[in-house]
Amino acid sequence: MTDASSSPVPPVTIHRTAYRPPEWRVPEVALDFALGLEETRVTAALSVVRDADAPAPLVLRGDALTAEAVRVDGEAWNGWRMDGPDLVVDLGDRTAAVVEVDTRIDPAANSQLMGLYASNSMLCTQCEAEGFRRITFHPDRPDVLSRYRVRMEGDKAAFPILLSNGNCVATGEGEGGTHWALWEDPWPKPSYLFALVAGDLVVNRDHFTTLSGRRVELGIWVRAGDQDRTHHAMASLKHSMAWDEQVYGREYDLDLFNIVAVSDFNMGAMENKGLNVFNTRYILADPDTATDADYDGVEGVVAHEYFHNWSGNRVTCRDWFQLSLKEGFTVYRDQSFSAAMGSAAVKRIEDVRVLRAAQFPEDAGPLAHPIRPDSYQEISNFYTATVYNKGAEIIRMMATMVGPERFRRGTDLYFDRHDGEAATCEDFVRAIEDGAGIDLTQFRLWYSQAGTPRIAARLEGDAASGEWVLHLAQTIPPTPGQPDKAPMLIPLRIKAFDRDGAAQDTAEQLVLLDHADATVPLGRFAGRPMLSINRGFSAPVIVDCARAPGELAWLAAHDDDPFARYEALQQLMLDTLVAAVSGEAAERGAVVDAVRETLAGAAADPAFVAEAVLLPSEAFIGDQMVTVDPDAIRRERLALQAAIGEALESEWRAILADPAPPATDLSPAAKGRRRLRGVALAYLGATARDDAPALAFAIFSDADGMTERQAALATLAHGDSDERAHALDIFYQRYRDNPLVLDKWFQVQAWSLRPDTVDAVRDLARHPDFTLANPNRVRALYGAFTANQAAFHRPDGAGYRLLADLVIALDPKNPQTAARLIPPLGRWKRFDEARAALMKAELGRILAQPGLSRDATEQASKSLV
Ligand code: 0A1
Ligand code: ZN
Repeated sequence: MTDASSSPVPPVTIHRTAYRPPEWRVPEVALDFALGLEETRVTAALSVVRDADAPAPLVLRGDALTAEAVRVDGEAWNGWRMDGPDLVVDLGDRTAAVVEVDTRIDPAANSQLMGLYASNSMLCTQCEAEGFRRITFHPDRPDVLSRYRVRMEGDKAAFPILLSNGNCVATGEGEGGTHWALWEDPWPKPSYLFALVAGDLVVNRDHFTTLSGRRVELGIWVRAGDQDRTHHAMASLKHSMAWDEQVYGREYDLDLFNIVAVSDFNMGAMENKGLNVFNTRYILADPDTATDADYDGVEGVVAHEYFHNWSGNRVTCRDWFQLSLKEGFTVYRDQSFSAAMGSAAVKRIEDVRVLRAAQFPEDAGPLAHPIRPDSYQEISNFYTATVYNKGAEIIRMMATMVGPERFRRGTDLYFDRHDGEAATCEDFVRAIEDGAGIDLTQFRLWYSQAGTPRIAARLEGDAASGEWVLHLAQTIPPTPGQPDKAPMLIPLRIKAFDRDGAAQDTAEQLVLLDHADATVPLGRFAGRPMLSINRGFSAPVIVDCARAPGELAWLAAHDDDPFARYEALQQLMLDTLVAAVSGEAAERGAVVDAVRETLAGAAADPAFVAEAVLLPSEAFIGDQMVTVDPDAIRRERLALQAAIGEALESEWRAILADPAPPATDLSPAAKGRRRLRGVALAYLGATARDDAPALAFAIFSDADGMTERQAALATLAHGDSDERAHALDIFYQRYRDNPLVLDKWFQVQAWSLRPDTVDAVRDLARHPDFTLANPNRVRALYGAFTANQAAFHRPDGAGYRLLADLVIALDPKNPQTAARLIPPLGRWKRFDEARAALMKAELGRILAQPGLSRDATEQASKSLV
């Protein structure tokens, strides 16, 4: 099913500095929907008020819409014309009017999943960033805020539930088996926060009483049969509501908060006012079908969307260049929340791992952009790890520099000053400056300069006095359009330890590196101190610091910052692997000893230990090299994994001999033990031990929940045992009717370290259960595949071809999801010439497709430069 309705528009570059305030405001919007899956009729009445001094045409943006009739103040109106996809209404010298437009849309044919679309015979909307213009003509820019009144009418049997933003103020029966509902949202909002849902849904209801005593009705709406899988989402929602009151002083502001879960969704979820729409993946969870990581995903995304009610909805963005204003801040808020709900150290490790896996490569490649971009062709391409995750790190650095109380004064001032407004990143920074009392002049460079800063750190001691200093030098690599960079303000938490045990004597310092170079006094030490730097990952930078294996092992064992302990062991592993990949004799003893020592603490903190003893990913090892050698990385990483597996075999077996906690036990301790069991199984699976497949199969069969089952399946999937085929078959037969679990079946096969994974993925793309219509299924197979470095980069280019074929097939149906899969092809500069040529050829083949979307055109053309 191809969405041929929107014709390709030649790429136009939008510039941040071209912002102009709107000429017309739209204080009120009244929408009337006659709902149908194949035909929905929409009448929009916009009350418009001119802000410009002189007469100006009213430009209403459209995307694949036809205006069937236009009325002004109730009268038929001829003073309008189409300007490309947009409707331009000439209102003469009027300063206010009610402009009504009738449109007609076909939700069932909307395979882009933007605007109003059908999913499993339910109707739902996605309007961020520019989807509202696919429903009706409208300025559709976030600085135009309106009060919405929404009436919808539809067949009662097909659409028994009718939801929109705000409160339901009236309902009634219509003719011919129809019914209707009228919703009003008292809070002015931009069009991207509009939502409507109509379908046959069931609800899990609960309530929350706010700090000031107001009762809020909560509802999570899903398809019949899924209610029992919504309890974790509901608990997460209530925890989020309480946390935002306690930590940010923010209460919920409507009597109703609804969440709807949808199977076909381009992203994770959407924060529409009072009516969040979620990808089912971030709502549905029970122990049989969801892993502990899935549970954490639900908690984090429910919190994220809820927190947007203040950071995004009450204070929204002036224009889409300010996206990180709401996203960076909200990610920082959801990260802090999850840290408070579980282990803060483990959460920080996970967040940094995501940053390094997704954002650092972006910052180092052709699509690098500042967290506040300067230009775009298609805004959907800028929902990136840079805007979200690096954006969160920028907020975190401000919080680190001023401390929690002053940061809170800053955010209070921000919310007070800008409540009800469409604000800018600059407004946020100024509120932190004024509220927290700090000068952020130089810090603002984080908003405008792209690229990951590199810090060279070098210790120097004076033999006579025993005084040691740390020399720091920062460089920020050139990025597209930004050849030269100014030094940034980089907050680094640093501590130096005396190897002989006087560790407690020195205090941690927060060094504000604000020049290209600096020298930091560390104090007096008997010998070269152990340097702990960028503790807690206080800045999103790469630190280059020569530390001997013995020093890293010491820090891995003794540092009092858990993140730094993790980091030291990772660095030791990385150094070992990079040396081995470069052909140096493999010296694995220090890593094995450090892993053994870390494992000794497993009983006290299994979740932390499980994270710490994991080997760095193949991609991250590649990021350390000038030219990535995927095959050597695969070989050496597997060899190290096997060596650790064998050397510590009795430790791994002991971990696995201790029975798994019941899957229904979701306490941090139980999750941590399961995590460690998964890691133990992976290490044993990497050895040549004959009983490893049988052991994994036994865990797979005996598992009472998805965490253990998936971990065992993933381990088996790397090999070629009979147990592998058997387990995959059992899993498929058991879960073939559960789309979210079937995604895992596709995913574990695409992750497989077997040499034939490219062929397996090609076959899986032809499996009857594979479909381009569902973004989760596409990402399960192809997202996992592109993360599988040696498979995707198979020397003959078969992996690149497979991905390009997918992009070409998907683009006409769902350009947004297709375009998001292109970046892995853009990393060609990091690979050998042969691979680079093959990657560029595939980018060229994508670009040569007639009618290629604006989304894919922007990503592919920028990736070629
Ligand atoms: N604002 C959402 C992300 C989002 C953006 C675009 C979408 O369109 C398909 C959907 C969701 C968030 O940050 O969660
Ligand atoms: Zn968000």
